[in-house]
Amino acid sequence: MPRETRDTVSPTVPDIPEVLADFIDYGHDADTFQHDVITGLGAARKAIPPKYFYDERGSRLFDAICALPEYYPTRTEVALLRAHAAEIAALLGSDACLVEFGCGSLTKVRVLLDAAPDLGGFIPIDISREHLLASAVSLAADHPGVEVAAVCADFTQPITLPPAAARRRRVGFFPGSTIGNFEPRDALAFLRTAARQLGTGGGMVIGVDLVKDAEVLRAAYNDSRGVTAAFNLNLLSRINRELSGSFEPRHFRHEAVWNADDSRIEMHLISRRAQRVHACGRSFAFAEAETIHTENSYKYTVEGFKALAEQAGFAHRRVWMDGDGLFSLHYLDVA
Ligand code: AVJ
Repeated sequence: MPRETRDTVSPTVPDIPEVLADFIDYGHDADTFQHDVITGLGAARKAIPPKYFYDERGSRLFDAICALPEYYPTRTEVALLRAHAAEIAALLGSDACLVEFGCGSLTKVRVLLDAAPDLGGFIPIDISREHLLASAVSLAADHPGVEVAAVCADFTQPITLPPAAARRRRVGFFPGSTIGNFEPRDALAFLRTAARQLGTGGGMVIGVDLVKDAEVLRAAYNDSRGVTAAFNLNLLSRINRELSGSFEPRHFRHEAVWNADDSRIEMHLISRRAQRVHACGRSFAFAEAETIHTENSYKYTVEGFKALAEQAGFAHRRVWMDGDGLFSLHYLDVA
């Protein structure tokens, strides 16, 4: 780039859209997919982390899951956010900065923003760059009074929050029971890091899916239209597209089971036959019925989650639940 023009561009991203106060790209997604696939398929018990479900097609399939009759979490949580938005807004107070971890299409936070006109800032953090940028721009345009600064990063990695957050009381927003994707000890570590980053006097609004009847759980992850199966199998198509894979998705099948001992739904892709598959320039052998473990979705009791949050350095302030006890929304204070 010619010297004369250099000082006119931002040090982070050359083209920050005007409605955004900041756009910081940590570049966390470069090469990690390839690395995690090589490691995951090479292991004795094959596994690929669930964060790789969300390419463009995967994100669309996830949105479709959220609208399924069997998938109760999304509609239940949105109803809780709507019903208690005014009380949550009061807890946020005036000129707070909301920090959303792994934000997707930002539909849930809009419920809070619409009810909290005093909010000062909003920082969405997400690994999916284009999706994040488009969602953040559209939200910023709809809320000109809120300072919106997007951060493209893996939210489990340490990052420095932009100035929009540094000057304000910070409240985390972590909806959707994404916390359930962590092993319990990683959930604790994540909450500890978040508490430190949000700082004393800060808070956290977090959605947590609850332990319930096994049949209700099983149905939510084995929907009758096969959308969850397509979502799970899309991981193989993504490997084909991005890592020169040779997977035949029809030679695998989706399985989701409730593991009561570990209080989690497990998703697997099960090989229908003995086969050899290529990806990343390597070869991987599958025995018949061998599985790739693609997701854990831990379910908590209210008491269990409360204990976890307290262990991580939060004081548990408030819990809201639907009448059937399907899903919980919590407000935590950084102790
Ligand atoms: C986004 C992790 C909360 O575990 O319910 C939905 C993902 N997987 N159906 C969940 C998911 C299959 C979802 N989380």
